[in-house]
Amino acid sequence: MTQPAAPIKFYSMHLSGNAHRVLLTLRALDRPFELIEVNLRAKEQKSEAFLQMNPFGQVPVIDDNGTVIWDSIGIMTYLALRYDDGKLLPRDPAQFGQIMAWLGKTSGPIAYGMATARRINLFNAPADIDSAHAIAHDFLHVMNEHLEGRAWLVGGTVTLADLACYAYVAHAPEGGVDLKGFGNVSGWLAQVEALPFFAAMPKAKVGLWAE
Ligand SMILES: N[C@@H](CCC(=O)N[C@@H](CS)C(=O)NCC(=O)O)C(=O)O
Repeated sequence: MTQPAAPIKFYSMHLSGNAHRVLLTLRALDRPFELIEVNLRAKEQKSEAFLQMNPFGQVPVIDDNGTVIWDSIGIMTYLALRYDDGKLLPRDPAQFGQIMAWLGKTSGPIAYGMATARRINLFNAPADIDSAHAIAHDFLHVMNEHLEGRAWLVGGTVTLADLACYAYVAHAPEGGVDLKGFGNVSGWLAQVEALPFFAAMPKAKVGLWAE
């Protein structure tokens, strides 16, 4: 089993769903890592030192003994190819392609739908909530249909597709998106949460979770 030469440095922010999918991947692979919380409010991600690692000035980033990778999807793919035995990212061409398709959704409707609605409520992001809700609902309808009769997004076991899509779907209520009508999606979320390596992203009391 390949082991990192030293604990993998993982630059993260505890409320970032992009970082959370990397956290789940590191935990699924059971490799040692050192979590470094980046203070986004203090703009640490725009410091000269951080920009040397990620010129886009964003978390997540990993440094695996000098190999620096930024962007959650780049990181997950790197980690799976380097440390996984082919379960999280099967090398079967059809399954590989299907997983890539779901990973792509994290930069599309997941980012512009659920994640944007959440950023509006959580961080006062300047964006249109109605448009974010419409994108989120369209995505959830398709995902719910896809999960009919399926436990996982691709194949018969958990893959990077599930780990990548989880956080922003689970936390959609923070953006005011109700998951109640999407029973298959809720069942799939519960499956991910039951995984032995699962760790939750902290819940924020905003949107539908406001008290
Ligand atoms: N596509 C990137 C998005 C990364 C991203 O948006 N990171 C946010 C936190 S969720 C960030 O660092 N924001 C601070 C900034 O842009 O200054 C990924 O998947 O890693």
